[in-house]
Amino acid sequence: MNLSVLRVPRRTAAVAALALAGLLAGAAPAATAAPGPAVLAAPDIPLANVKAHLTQLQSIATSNGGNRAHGRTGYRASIDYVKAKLDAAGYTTALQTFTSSGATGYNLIADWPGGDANQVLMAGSHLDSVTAGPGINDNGSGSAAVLETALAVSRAQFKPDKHLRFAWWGAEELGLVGSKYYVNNLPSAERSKVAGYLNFDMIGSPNPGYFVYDDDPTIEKTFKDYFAGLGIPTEIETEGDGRSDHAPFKNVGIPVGGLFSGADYTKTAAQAQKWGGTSGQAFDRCYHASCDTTANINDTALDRNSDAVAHAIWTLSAGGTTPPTGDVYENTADVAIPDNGAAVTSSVTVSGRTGNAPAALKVDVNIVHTYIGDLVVDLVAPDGSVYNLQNRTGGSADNIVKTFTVNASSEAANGAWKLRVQDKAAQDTGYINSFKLTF
Ligand code: DTR
Ligand code: CA
Ligand code: ZN
Ligand code: ZN
Repeated sequence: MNLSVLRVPRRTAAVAALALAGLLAGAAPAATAAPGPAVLAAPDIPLANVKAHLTQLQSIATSNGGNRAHGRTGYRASIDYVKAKLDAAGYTTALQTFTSSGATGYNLIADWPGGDANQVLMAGSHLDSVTAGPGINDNGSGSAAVLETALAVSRAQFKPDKHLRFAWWGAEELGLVGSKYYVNNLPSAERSKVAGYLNFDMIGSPNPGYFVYDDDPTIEKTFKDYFAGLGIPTEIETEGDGRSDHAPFKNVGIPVGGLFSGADYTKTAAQAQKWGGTSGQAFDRCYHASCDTTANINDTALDRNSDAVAHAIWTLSAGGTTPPTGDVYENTADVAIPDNGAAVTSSVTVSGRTGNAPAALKVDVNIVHTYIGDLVVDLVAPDGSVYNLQNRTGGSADNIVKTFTVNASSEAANGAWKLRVQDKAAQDTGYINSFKLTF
């Protein structure tokens, strides 16, 4: 819908913006969604979906001798489960076989079509367990989070600059055998295309810590900033060097990073102070034990880390050599709109662009509401300029799901853009479902 939008003079808008800031200062944090990440907003990864994968892996172990170890039927059944999900979601999958300890091992490699083939962002996790148990935290947790992130990429039909490749490794517990085999057999010309490898091995520990690998600084910062934005302190993962599947990639000079929630080391009092949980107790008392079942997971840690996986994929896959087609900046966090109350906002942060916004800036608005005639809907540019999109029209109709086109050519592109919504009449209410800008 093409609108010749009303543009409020900046001074007035600046005053309004300050007033809004004052209002929001006292408002509940939920009154405004946090500014979107530097480039694109990753979707929330539903914890329920991640746990559903863990339930499947648990039942696979239960019906295959109690484990999902290399060379056992439970491992191949785990591979088949993950592969089927990815095939159905449009991935190009391949099974890479190798032999270890006299048994056939399998790596599952899944490529998401598109992106710059010369800049491949990889994320992986080992799918095998030890023979002692089902390996739900070690490493069903990492495998399920990576799988659900890959499925979220498909649901979003995400088109990142870089090419995305996901991997599930075999025989990690025998000494990083599967990931070593993959790297050793990757031609050097292909290795040089791998821009980075993200590793997720144990990210749902029952007495969790929040550890970030201290390898590539950009990857490390991406994770640390993500958790900082949630107010969650992190620590550098120091004991992990060489202890998981990022090591073969690091050894050939590929930038690596990852997350870890702790294994058999003991949580200190200081760590319990900042993260909760039990000091003097291992992060995972069931490490490499038969009790590493679906009961051996901390949901909060699994949820936060799964969302961090998606954030890293969305963030680090930007900035390739090929220009993105239609730069999209989206915030899908729900923001409640108080009935007949203060304005609320959803923000996206645009960065890395040059010059001004386009004369035909696409603004996708998705507001769930039972009486849209109550609503005033504005686009607020980074400098505070206000572009009114809808002003108390629509009467008793439900929901505003519209694409507005705004002439934002006088606005600098970079900065925090806000969708501002105010309900100005009693009864009926709703929430901002999503806000998207396409440059
Ligand atoms: N190698 C993992 C567990 C593990 C132990 N310490 C770290 C540090 C960082 C990543 C993983 C780990 C395993 O037993 O599968
Ligand atoms: Ca989540
Ligand atoms: Zn292990
Ligand atoms: Zn592991």
